[in-house]
Amino acid sequence: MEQPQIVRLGSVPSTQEVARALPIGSVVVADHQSSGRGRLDRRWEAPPGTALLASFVLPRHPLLSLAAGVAAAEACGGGTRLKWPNDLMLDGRKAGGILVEVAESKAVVGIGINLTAAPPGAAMVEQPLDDLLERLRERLGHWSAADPSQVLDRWRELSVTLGQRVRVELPGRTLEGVASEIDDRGALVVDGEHVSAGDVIHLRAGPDPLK
Ligand code: BT5
Repeated sequence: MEQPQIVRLGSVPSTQEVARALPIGSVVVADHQSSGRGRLDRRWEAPPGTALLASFVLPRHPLLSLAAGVAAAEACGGGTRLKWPNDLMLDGRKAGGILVEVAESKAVVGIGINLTAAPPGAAMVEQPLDDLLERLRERLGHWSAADPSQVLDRWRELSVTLGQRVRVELPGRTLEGVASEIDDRGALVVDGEHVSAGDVIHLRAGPDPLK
């Protein structure tokens, strides 16, 4: 059987493409990506040497996207929380993002975390790359094999989305309401509607009457 590999690279278009060809257990880490990707063909930008940019090849799991978020939030620690579905948030600002791509027999979990630089309005997790990478591998190993109900419980604890008033952009319309729960498939429940994919904007509550 093919052995898992740890691949460290300088600059690549995207660590996701390199990882896709490797067996489960492999990790690809790069200093820089020239075409780093977010979800929905968006871009992930990080100047060379300023971020953790890694793709992990894992077995498939029904809630892998949430499990990866939980693993990354625990690895970062220090008050890192999760915005649905799995943005890493520090003090209300995005410090990292996760992109899960599923192939037939495996999944590639791409994680980008700002370490020493961040775009305007974003946050960074000021930790040494190798320490964070090691914790991430350990936590991903744990959560990618965990029972879905445990993943959901931990996600709820780490969430900054539940209880918030949100706006969700859906194909052809916008939904506004309170994000009350995630269901057992990981969909966000907003005013009783189950949203399985989309972008969530946290809305502020009305003006504080005491101010
Ligand atoms: C994500 O997408 O947040 C998933 C990002 C995954 C990146 C990793 S890096 C290793 C692996 N290889 C890849 O090619 N990708 C993965 P999404 O939720 O769609 O968010 C993308 C949006 O985040 C962009 O449209 C920007 O608005 C914002 N963004 C881009 N770079 C950022 C950064 N460094 N920090 C914070 N926000 C950023």
